[in-house]
Amino acid sequence: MLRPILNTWRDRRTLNGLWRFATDPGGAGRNQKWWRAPLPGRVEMPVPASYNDVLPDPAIRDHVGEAWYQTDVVVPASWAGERVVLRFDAATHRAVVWVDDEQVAAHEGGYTPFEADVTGVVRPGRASRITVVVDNRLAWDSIPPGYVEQTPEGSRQRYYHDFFNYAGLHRPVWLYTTPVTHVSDVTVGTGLAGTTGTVDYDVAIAGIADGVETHVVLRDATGTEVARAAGPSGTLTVSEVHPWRPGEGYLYTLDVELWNGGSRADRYSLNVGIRTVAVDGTRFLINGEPFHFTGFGMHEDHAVRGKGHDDVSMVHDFALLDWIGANSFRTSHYPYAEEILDYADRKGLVVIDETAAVGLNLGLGGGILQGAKRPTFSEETISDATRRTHLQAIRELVARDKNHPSVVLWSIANEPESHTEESKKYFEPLFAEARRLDPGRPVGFVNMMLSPSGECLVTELADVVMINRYFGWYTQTGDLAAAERELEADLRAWASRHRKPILVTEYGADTVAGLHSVVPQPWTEEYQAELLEMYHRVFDRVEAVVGEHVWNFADFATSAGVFRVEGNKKGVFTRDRKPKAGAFTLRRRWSRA
Ligand code: BDP
Repeated sequence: MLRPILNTWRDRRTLNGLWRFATDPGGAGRNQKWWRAPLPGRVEMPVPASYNDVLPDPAIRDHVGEAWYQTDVVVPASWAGERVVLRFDAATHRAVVWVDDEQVAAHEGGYTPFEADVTGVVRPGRASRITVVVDNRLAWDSIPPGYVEQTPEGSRQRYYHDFFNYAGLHRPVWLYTTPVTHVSDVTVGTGLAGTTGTVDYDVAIAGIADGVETHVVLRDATGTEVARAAGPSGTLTVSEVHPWRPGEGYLYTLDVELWNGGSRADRYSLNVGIRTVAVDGTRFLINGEPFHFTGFGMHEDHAVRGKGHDDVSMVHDFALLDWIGANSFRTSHYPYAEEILDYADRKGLVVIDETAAVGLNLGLGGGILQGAKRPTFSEETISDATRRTHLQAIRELVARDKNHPSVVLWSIANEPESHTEESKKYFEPLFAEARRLDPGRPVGFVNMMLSPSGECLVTELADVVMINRYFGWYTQTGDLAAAERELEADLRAWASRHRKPILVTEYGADTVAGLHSVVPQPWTEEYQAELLEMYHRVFDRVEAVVGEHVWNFADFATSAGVFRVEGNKKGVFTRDRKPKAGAFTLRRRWSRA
């Protein structure tokens, strides 16, 4: 799915700003057709942002159900004759959209974009009312899953993942144009052989008129043409190629042009990084060279705006990644804003791109289901319906992110149940679909500690081993010597059983900034630093370990719980990005080279 761009043939404007807003706890809006008139009340809400923390109102913060957004927009008169599209980069977790009185879109999934062709609905030169209802409820068949409990005090959302259920219009909303006959998709795949690069391309065209021709031109970073071809698909060859590589996000531009009757009808320009990714035994290769991942599992999470995208924070966070010597991150636990992937492409940062399939593990949450442990996979819990949503989430992730050179690995789930036959059956078709959609990248999932190498049945489906480990925190708490022994035994067992690259995708300890101790005391800055050093000693002893991603880059918001002190404190930066002692430990290790 192509992002809106601006050029001679295409126009765009964001609808970011303040929208009218109303929560709808009783669900009255649908019956009363709230899209037909200005929303009730006088609340305004910024877009993009999560709505939860903007106003100091528990009824909004903990709202469960639908919330309405509305704005008015004048479609430029100059857009007459163009195809007009309304696009939401994210609406969490599902949404229905109306333009004036007409429903134009409905979408499930909170972290991937959707759009509607509204050419027949808007009137250039006139105002249109855009109304969106977003629903933050998580159910057994949503990704991520959850369930709503009815209590005497009202609905309460329960879920099995460890971050706050922020909701709303988290990313920009766009109104944009394309010509009627237009490039509707572009797919690239790149190769390297010595000093020669190749770019396989495939162009999809919509609204097709007879006799439309496709021309593609590849330009280097100075704008100089390096290859060209005609036809909707083919291969471009680049001699003396300048590859995209970790730390150096060199990008070519692929200009895709449609020609009609001797003149240009559309142009779409795509950034292309020429690089290869492969798994070879226990090595993870980028451009044929072994790559060792250093970095973090992160979150889109900030004070006040929650998961709302913001370029200031993005640039600052990337600068901190650079300062600390990180070469990569995982989009734990959902697809991040496309702005972030574009920036990673340009900065040469390596990305593990994850779906929002987190919390598919009921073995962890028995207590909250009135003491009765329910099976993870069953008709009543994670079922075929969940798998259908999960498949769609994988399709939308690949469709959105397939062309990003920064993305080197798909993570199709975080810490699901993985030791049962049911889990294997659940995951087989998901791996198959990810591979079918993108034969060019390895596919994995993230294993959790309670499912060690001898018991996990899902890792054998994956190209790499990705594991989250908390020795010294959730187990052997405060005993780093015992934790070191357990960690080494665990990693060696994975290495000998699987002969695949091992990425430790989470390790860390909750740390309250400012808490200190001369002896190893959990929650202190010194303990976090010592725990990280202990993990690093072990990683350096086990050859198959090719990745170290600390949990987490920064402290982040979670639901309330006795294990959480105003959120999860495993960040090596605080939520407002102040370094804890562990940040300097990492910087010393990762900036060595
Ligand atoms: C892992 C999860 C992550 C949690 C982390 C923790 O993957 O989402 O935040 O543990 O407990 O199980 O801090």
